[in-house]
Amino acid sequence: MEAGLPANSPRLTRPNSKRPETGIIHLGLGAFYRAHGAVYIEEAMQKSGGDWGIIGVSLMRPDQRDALAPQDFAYTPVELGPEGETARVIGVLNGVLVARENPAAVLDAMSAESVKIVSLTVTEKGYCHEPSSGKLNQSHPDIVHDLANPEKPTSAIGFLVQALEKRRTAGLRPFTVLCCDNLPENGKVVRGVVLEFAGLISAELRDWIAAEGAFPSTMVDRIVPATKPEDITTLTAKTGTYDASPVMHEPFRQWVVEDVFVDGARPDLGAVGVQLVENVTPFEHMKLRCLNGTHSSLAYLGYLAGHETISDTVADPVFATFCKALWNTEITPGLHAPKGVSLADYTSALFARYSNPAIRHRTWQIAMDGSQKLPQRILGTITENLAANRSIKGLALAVAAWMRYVGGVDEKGEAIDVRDPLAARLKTLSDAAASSKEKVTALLSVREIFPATLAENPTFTSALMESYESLATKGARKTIEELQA
Ligand code: CS2
Repeated sequence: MEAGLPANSPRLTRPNSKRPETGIIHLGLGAFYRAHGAVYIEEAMQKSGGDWGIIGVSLMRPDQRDALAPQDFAYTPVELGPEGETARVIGVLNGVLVARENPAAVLDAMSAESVKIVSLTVTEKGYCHEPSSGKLNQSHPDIVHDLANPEKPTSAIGFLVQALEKRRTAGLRPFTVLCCDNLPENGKVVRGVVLEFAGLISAELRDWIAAEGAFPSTMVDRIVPATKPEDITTLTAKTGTYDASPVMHEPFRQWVVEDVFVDGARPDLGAVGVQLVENVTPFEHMKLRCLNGTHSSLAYLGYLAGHETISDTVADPVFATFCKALWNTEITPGLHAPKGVSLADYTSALFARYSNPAIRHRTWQIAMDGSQKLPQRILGTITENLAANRSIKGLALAVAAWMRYVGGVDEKGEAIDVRDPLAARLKTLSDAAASSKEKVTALLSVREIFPATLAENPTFTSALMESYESLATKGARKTIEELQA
């Protein structure tokens, strides 16, 4: 019996005995996709039919497959509202493959004729691109490997290109590549890196993908903290059935998708509330800057101040005022709201979402991979504000908090478990510098994150240095308090 499994609880079973045929392969089967895209797809099939069963692919680890296989890939999304929770079981997954174990099986699945869409949630770093420029990082170890061994890829990009090549040589249509990660113009980014990679293999392949492929941009939104062992125990006690891998999510959800699919083949997304639009950019900017921008700001500053979750952080009045000021004075003034959307309503709804005490979203979880997140979440707004002479002091403080965070020591002198592809390099840079000023200068030299024009802007650098010094001497909470005075 597995740890935490209450005695006599039978394993979860599939709610639907008849499986739809597989129409979608999803790369990066994390909690977010299982609580967001997969739920929409299940509902779209219930409403309008279609063969849109999903095979999930874990690129590296077998955990999801091992947890889900004994329950025939059924699982429970649990909605955590401020007033209680609702759970239901879904059976949209037809299987889970582990790419590291068997890349050929993944390529075969992606090349099946029934497959029309390959979607991705591989996180920002999964695109092996340079966050500040959007270009493929050709010296990334996975890219170097995949170019040398195209039949046995390790990266999402390697899989996409090789599977498209298999389809092309088999005379099949390409699949639509549906990026569901928090990147601005995410369809364009993935198209760019795919074409660059394909061009290094064959010009013919690159031209075919460019002419026949489709890479709609999307905006995805739902807060989905990592599932904790106690979530599993509580759910088992409540339902009497053991699900080894439920996903916990907030009630809110939004999915905005550019309606450009290969041969128009897609589930009936419009029937279940997905917004199908011509241009996703205003939605993406609004979400990345208002939500993810403040999420990251609250994560670094909140973590330094000793707050465990986002709801704990915004329950602290100093942080609540700070967050609202970020929206009102630094983030929304430069945004073009999507048609019919009020930014004031959007941000006040966001604040209510952050305050939901049932969502235990750890500041540490959001703080992960900051080097990949800062450019699109915070630095874009800072760059525009500098050009327009708007304030940057709150966002510069957030960047300084990230600099403190990657230094690896918290305000009590304890080590921080920094998770970031650049963690070692960032720590070395920070450790080698003595003063606050030198640390800021050293970290600003990382060009993958800070373009030269921004790193050399005197208003930005002096705001950073001042903020960093204050964080180091007075701590995060006091610094924010003084900022508001
Ligand atoms: C968060 C996001 O972990 C993070 O970096 O900011 O996962 C956030 O919860 C989602 O984008 C909400 O849609």
